[in-house]
Amino acid sequence: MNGGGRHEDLPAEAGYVDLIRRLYGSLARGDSSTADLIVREALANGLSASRIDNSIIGPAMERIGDAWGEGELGVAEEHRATEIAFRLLATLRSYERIPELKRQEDVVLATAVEGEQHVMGLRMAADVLDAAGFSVYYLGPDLPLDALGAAVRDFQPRAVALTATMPSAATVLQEAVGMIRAVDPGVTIVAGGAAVPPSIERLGANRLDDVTLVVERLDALLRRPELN
Ligand code: B12
Repeated sequence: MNGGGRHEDLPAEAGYVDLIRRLYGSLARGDSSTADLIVREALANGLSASRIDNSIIGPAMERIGDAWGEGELGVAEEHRATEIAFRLLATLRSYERIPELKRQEDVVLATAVEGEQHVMGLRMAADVLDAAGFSVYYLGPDLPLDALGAAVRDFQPRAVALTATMPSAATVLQEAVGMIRAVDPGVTIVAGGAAVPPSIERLGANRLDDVTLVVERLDALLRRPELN
């Protein structure tokens, strides 16, 4: 898989705009074949999986949400688009180089806070970390607070990656960070998603929204725990 493609550093916004527009159109129509071809085209153009996640699939899904909010798409069409987008993430995974050695000691728990069903951003972050060799335990949407505490105790991760996208999840996120810290004061916490408030950093969690940077940032945090 192309980790640092030739075109990666170019200011490619114009190219992204076209890819986003076309991907949005295919997702809205439920045209999974075209969606797949667009992702393959982006890969062939030298974009990395995380760049495609962050700059093409994410924005296309945002437009799906806008179209749903404006009544242009129904709930069923939104669900169909979401399912296709998750399949695109799986396609990207199949192009990813599988690390020869997993970093067994670097266990990362990836989960959405209680009540949070939106997990595409978290899935992207988990995939990117997994491809970089982290041992990712992906726990998915809506993990109850108690179960989160139990998972931190039982799996003893070095890091926990959280997502919170709904405004209502902001308070729950603070409780989740408190629960994790109570079980393991030293574990590294990163949190992404639209509902993560800047104030979360005061609780000792690291705000991070760009999946293209998640490996680099987490590696730095694990190397230098005082950054936590
Ligand atoms: C798909 C979708 C759903 C699906 C989710 C399915 C799933 N398995 O994920 C379903 C149908 C379940 C759903 C439900 C609801 N949804 Co909805 N949904 C969406 C939609 C269209 C796309 C979300 C998405 O996947 N985006 C793509 C991802 C990749 O983007 P992202 O989450 O922002 O993640 C990026 C970054 O934030 C970052 N990131 C995120 N998490 C993490 C974590 C880490 C560790 C890192 C490093 C990075 C990171 O990485 C990503 C890449 O850039 C959005 C529209 C939108 N604007 O996003 C609405 C949207 C989020 N939903 C909305 C609403 C209102 C709801 C419901 C309340 C609807 C209802 N009445 O039931 C429920 C609430 C469910 C709940 N309790 O969580 C609103 C939220 C408005 C608001 N801010 O209050 C939106 C914005 C739609 C809209 N325009 O109104 N939804």
